[in-house]
Amino acid sequence: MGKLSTTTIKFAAFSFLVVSLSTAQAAKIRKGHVIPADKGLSRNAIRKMYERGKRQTYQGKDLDTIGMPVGGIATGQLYLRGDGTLAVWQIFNRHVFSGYGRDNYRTYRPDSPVDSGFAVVVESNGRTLAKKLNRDFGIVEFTGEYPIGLVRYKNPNFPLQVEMEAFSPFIPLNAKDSALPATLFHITLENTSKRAVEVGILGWLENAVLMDSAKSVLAQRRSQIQKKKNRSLIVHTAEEAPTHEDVPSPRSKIVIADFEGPDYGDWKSTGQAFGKGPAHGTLAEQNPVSGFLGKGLVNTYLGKDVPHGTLTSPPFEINRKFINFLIGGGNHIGQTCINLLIDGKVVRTAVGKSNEKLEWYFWDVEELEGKQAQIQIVDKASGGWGHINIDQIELSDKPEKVPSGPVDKLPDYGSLVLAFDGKACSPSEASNIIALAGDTLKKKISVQNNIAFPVTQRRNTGMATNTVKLAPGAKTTLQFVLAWFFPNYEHGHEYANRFNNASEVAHFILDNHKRLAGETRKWHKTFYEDSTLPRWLLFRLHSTVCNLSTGTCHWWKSGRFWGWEGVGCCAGTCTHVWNYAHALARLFPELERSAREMQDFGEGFDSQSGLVGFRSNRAYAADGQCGTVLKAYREHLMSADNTFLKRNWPHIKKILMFSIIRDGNDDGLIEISQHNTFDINFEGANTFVGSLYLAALRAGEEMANETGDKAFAKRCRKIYESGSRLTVKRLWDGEYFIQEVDLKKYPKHQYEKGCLSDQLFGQGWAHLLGLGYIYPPENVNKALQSVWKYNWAPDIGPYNVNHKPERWFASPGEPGLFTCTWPKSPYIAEGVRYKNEIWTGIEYQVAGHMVWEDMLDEALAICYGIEKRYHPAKHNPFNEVECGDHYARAFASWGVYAALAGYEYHGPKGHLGFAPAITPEDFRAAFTCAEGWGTFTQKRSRKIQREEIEVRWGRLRLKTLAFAVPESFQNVKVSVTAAGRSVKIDYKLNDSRLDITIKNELVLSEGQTLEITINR
Ligand SMILES: [Ca+2]
Ligand SMILES: [Ca+2]
Ligand SMILES: [Ca+2]
Repeated sequence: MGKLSTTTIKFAAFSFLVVSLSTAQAAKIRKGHVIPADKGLSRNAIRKMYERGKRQTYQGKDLDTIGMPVGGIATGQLYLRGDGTLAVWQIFNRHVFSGYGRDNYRTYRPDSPVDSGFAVVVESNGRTLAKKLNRDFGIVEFTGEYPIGLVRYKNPNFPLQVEMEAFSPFIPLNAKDSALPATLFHITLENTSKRAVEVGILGWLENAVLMDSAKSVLAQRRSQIQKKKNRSLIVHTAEEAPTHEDVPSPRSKIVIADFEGPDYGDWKSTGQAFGKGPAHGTLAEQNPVSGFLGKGLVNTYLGKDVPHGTLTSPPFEINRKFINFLIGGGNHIGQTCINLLIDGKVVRTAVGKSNEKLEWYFWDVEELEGKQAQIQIVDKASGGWGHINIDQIELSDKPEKVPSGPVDKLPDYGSLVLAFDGKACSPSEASNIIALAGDTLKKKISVQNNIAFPVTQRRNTGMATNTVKLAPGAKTTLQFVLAWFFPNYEHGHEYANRFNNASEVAHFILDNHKRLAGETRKWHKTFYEDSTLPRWLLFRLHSTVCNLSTGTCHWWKSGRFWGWEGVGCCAGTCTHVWNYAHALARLFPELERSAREMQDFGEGFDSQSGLVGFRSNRAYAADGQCGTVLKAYREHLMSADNTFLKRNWPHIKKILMFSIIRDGNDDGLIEISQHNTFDINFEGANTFVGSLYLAALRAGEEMANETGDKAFAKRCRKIYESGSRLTVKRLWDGEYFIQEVDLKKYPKHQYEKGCLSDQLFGQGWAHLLGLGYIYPPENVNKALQSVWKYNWAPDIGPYNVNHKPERWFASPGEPGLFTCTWPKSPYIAEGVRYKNEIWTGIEYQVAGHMVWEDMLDEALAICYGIEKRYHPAKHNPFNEVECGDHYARAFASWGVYAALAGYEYHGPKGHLGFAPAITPEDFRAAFTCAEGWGTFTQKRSRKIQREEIEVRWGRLRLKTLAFAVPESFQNVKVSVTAAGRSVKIDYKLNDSRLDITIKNELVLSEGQTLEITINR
């Protein structure tokens, strides 16, 4: 089987290596290196990984962890839970920091702070029944595959079977229609009984506008039921509270506590954090505390952040409209907080702002007047900012702080809509239905068509659809749209350029429903249903794409795409973390181009030096700097023409020059300090940064040639050739590439003779960009074999016993690929940071590269390891964590996908090629290009190989093609047809690579197929 090798350099100069490879003495394995060389993969286990299989179905306990993002890309984060209920609701522009990993690699059910849902209603034999669509329905099954969530509900005692499909439109290459702040629901009701039934759906939604500001703003919420275009909409908004001119003169304040006494008086404390009495200002080793009144306050930095405790007031009567207090300290909800308790339940809560200074805060408690309450101050946090400062708690008729506002400028101001595509029944009928759906609903849901209420209150509005008659066995599908519009994000949202409120979003989706839903389903079908790849693998590799519709990704009003590393954590589309990410570039290339032009060549670019600040700042990361050149070339390849390259070449050249200057002597090795993604600096030559540098030089050479900058192309080539040669000469240890470093001078954070999983990062990139080998293939292959042998553990447990990770992203008993090990030299306890951790981004990076090197079993085993770790019995399969949820590095999975197809593409040149690495005799997979996407099919038999490129969306411009044929195909006869018509071509076969030139450029449009027949 041939690979599409585009290697233009001849490796004859390296022939001595064959000798050095074969004579390399396998050094003795270090005693503490307990990772087995034999991975215990049985034939049966390997066979199973290759099986096509079916889509996964989860039920029972497994449903609890599942949270599939179902909102539009870069519009917030809304989960569809395993039972079809919604959760997370991060659509209100609040900054959410999702934790460092030790917190988020845990088993939990995603929380739902906003109430919403659906219940099915059925009238049968004179009786009306209603049942909510949640895990209590009976048998509930989740079979969602991103972007389409799918949940089925059955119950032998209920006459209906229900199927709910939930998704936001997701159409590769159409970013705008994939970035709608909305979720579509198709609820199909099937009559499984023997008699005709009348069916309908009740939908309800809480008014959560001003979700977070509600506690500190004087406003009211408004909820309406509107009918328009034969649709029914629940519309939630908020507005300034009306000013009451008849407000009675305020009563005097009552101070509940000023913490001026020697002790806490009749307040009760538990734990160690509060000590015996109030603090007097700043505590030992604390930053200065200010803003409190008098001398005393509550300050739980006693013994620093580690201790916990609670401090609870005696009961008191709420007899004023507000409770005012001063608050500072940590910003951990539920962990460093002050709570108002009624009957022991938290009814109001507040946290600090990670600031030692105390500031006024208030709770509006008018609706609670007359109740007995307690104040409880809580410290349940031990990490950074794990303490709270409180002083001067007062009952008052006036809020002490000027309320935030104006209301329409608050970050969580906007609108929230639940739209039904049809007629809703009358409020009185809806009330009857709510009464049937159970007590809990009855109390909570209003059906009035226009109500206003204080923002401190939480209220739902419900709407019931008109009923439909269903004969036995018949089905009906009802459509709903949940839409949101919260434009006051710090940098604005792109969606606010196109819409003015959530109702407009809902109507847009329903007006274009056929196209938006149809094209989303078409992508799902093309990617999952029509492919020959194992279904579990498709699920895994595409599940990370969901990170686009989480808090990790933002699309600013200016048109700039911007990302965290993980949800809410580590800002600035970090060049070195996003170095691993390939999905966005291949699915929505315009968004990656915006990140290049508006960040890397824009705000993050230092025009003097060519430095690309790795967080859009002025800080240097060696890997991110080289990666930016690779990304620039990729973005050019994914463009329809060369305008992107032309426009940006001066910047790209300067960015590459920055690395060449760090190289210093044009020998192709960067030896001075190299800050990188391990949050440390490598010193001396190494192939982690080195391979990225050489690949960047090769990409630079290609781009320079395309722009006519021949002199620079030559220089890049020369430096690259030297670097490639010297790397093998100086860093090859016989089995893998090591680091050249003086540990006496740099004892910390180096890997020296260690085996780094990412040692060939740039080589993997080079394959993905069609740049071929940057090191001799023999060394590359051997090094990857060593990464597999030394770093991949079928059970990470034994190794982690003596080599503890900083953070756990895999548990004992689970498989994983270690960042770095020292199989043949002493373990460096102070070596490269994160050495003992497991990162899915690195695993995909390595697995993808293994596919290019024909190490398919190993590649699949690594991916299957991730699949196992993220089984819903333990973790949300859609949330691969690292430093934060939905970590961007995991977008590397698309590199595995591209490698499996042996995909090569150059948009401006109209070049497309495939060399399937898995089942090349019968292969089918989706592909994307600059302006269109479709499916590629290859069938191979002894005498004939056929290729089909079918465009299913957009268009595809082609001038040249390339395919791999078996070695037995020495002489071939090739014919090509486009949409059934014969196409004139030239072709040449070289070392199993068949290159085809189409004489007159071709443009295939949607529905057209290019067929290539290769006879030997
Ligand atoms: Ca005080
Ligand atoms: Ca603490
Ligand atoms: Ca150098």
